[in-house]
Amino acid sequence: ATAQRWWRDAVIYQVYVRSFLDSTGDGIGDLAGVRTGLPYLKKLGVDGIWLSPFYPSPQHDHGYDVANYRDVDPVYGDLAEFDLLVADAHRLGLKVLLDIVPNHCSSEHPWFRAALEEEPGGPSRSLFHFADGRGPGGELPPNNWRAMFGGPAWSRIKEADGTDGQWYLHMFTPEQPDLNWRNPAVGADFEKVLRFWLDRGVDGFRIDVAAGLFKHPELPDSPDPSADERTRDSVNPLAWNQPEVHQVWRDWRALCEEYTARDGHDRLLVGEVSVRTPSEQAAYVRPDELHQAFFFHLLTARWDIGIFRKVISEALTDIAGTGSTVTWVLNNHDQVRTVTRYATEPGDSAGGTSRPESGGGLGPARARAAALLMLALPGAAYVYQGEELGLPEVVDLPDEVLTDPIFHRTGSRQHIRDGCRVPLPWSGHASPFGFTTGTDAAQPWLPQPEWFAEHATDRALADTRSFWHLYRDGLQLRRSLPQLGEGTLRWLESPPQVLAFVRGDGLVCAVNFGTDPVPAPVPGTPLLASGDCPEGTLPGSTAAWWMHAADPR
Ligand code: TEU
Repeated sequence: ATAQRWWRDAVIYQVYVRSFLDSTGDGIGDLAGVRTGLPYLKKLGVDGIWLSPFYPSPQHDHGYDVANYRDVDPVYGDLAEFDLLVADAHRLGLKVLLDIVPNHCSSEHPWFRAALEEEPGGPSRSLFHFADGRGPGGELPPNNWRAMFGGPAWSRIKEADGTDGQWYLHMFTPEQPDLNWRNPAVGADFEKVLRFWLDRGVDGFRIDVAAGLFKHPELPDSPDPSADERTRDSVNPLAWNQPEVHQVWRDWRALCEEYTARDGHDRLLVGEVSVRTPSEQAAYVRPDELHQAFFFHLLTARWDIGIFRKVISEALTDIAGTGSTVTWVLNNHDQVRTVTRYATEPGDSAGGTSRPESGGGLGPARARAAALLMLALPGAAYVYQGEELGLPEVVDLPDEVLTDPIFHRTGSRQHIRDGCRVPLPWSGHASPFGFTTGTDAAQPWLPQPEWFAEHATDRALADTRSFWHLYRDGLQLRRSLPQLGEGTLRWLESPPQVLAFVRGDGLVCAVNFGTDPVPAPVPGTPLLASGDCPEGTLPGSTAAWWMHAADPR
């Protein structure tokens, strides 16, 4: 892609700031730590970073509850440190994306605090969804909607005089009241927020819950109120994906274009658009709306060739009409990591362990193959911190240390997200593995298992067979080969367990989803393979890339 349209085939590294690198010894990662890690990311070969929310926040949902959109939480640093981080990143040629959370704010945000002080109907109340309850004393919530993290989507407040009062809407935790985007003051303030960060040099935004923001104007009962909780997917048709949200993305895109017009450099809007179908999602990705939206169907796919082939085909078909590119994701801070996800297929011998055998095991082999597949697909890709180390999910964190509101609100360990957020291992043989430094350093905010040693960055860098080298080599080839990145994909005929395609004029990628070896689709030594790949053979749970001058069938 050209410099202006850098995002079309960019590979962005998701930094979960809290767990990346701690420079102050409090056991919590911070912006100065991210700055220290930039050369590591440059060496890995990514094009930029997305920073998870670092704004002032009571941390009920690790920063997705923002109390002030125009500052840095002291636990993570300050604005001066942020400016240094942006300057260093840009000096290294790395883009910087921020995570913006427009669907809801924190209950500690000054707007919400003011709303609590007011009478019903007051101006700050209209920045949120306040409503009278149902039933004789208003003791029942205004409708039957459920919150994504469990329980009703409404909480009741005490009015200033101490009496039971109105209810307010929160699609996530009660500490995350939903903003009322029908009130123009909300959009006007977010425009200021975007300008504040764009003026500080950021290259774009990852937009949290981008299919949210607007609710059905009458807030009627949902026909299937518990659907969201059951599926962990935004499906209540009255609470998500309302047509009015598109005007917000048109306004935000116009604002980005204003900055691009000044210096010729594109600013990126990438949406977390959780909708049911790829075609619903494609409606958000337009020349006058979002540049991109995460394609989540690989993130949730089982290791199943039929599913992979179907969702990849659908993604490519649906993006074709938009003029944009697909944004592939295998891991993020909300999902079980690939190494573990792929190891726990029903019937697999590797199932259920939190510690796949080092070097062996289906989980790591498949996760490596999936990485080569993703990096060979047309479009942009996101790599979640630790993915390049082959970190497994930490599935056995004791209940007492879990911080995810999903656990505390549902009482169930299903869907909890702490296990993919454990602080990164950098070096050494024992916790904190170089994550936090100093003699009096506090313990990392989530405990790191002993076996994190095997995945520490120093070991990964020293071992050419590591995940790290696979990602680094794949990223290097993406930069040097014109066939990769944007461009065409054509499926090749292949045995039933093999997904094979050709990119551009002769880069062949094949993935063997089965466990038995198959003949390689093209002769010769692969350019890159996710595992041992003797010439002429593609072993099970392995992916490889070949250059092939003659047109393969
Ligand atoms: O997630 C949005 C969302 O819909 C989540 O419920 C998601 O489906 C779930 O976490 C998957 O298990 C975003 C952020 O990525 C998440 O970390 C935040 O907690 C959430 O928004 C609220 O801001």
